[in-house]
Amino acid sequence: MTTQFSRPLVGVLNGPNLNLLGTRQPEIYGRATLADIERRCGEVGDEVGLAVECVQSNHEGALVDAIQEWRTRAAGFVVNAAAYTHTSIALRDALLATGLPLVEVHLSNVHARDEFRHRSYLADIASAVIAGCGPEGYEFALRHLAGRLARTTRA
Ligand code: CA2
Repeated sequence: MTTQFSRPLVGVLNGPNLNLLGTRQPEIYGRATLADIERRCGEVGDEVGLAVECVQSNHEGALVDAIQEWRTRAAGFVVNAAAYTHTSIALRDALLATGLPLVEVHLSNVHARDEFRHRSYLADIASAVIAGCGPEGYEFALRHLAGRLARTTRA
């Protein structure tokens, strides 16, 4: 008899302009590309026993669609909503509707930047917020979620 254990799925969501990573503003966002970050997320997922799917969009509605599509399959989310972090009630509502844990990630330390970046529509519904660690922030977020999911799903 063979028994299959499926790994919990984490959706990694990246918002507008993050597709430009590695091409401009390296002093703020570093030199890693989005492909580098997504590749690393897959590697870390393998290491900690998570399946990882990544979506990036420049469109708010497409990000909402991605969250809804993940709703019945995912166990949690890593979210860098980029500028939508500071504006989007739609993303907040979509994430809340899943009832799943999320970690908010920012490459830069948003609290050391413009005042309008200090407000987040996601921070108070996140189980953790990571800002200013660069691409490593995604790794920290996945490790945090893996630990949390292991604790909550253990019999
Ligand atoms: O620090 C982060 O990760 C941010 O989520 C990035 C957003 C910004 O609006 C948030 O306040 C903080 C901006 C992403 C723009 O990404 C670019 C990457 C390369 C070149 C230009 C923009």
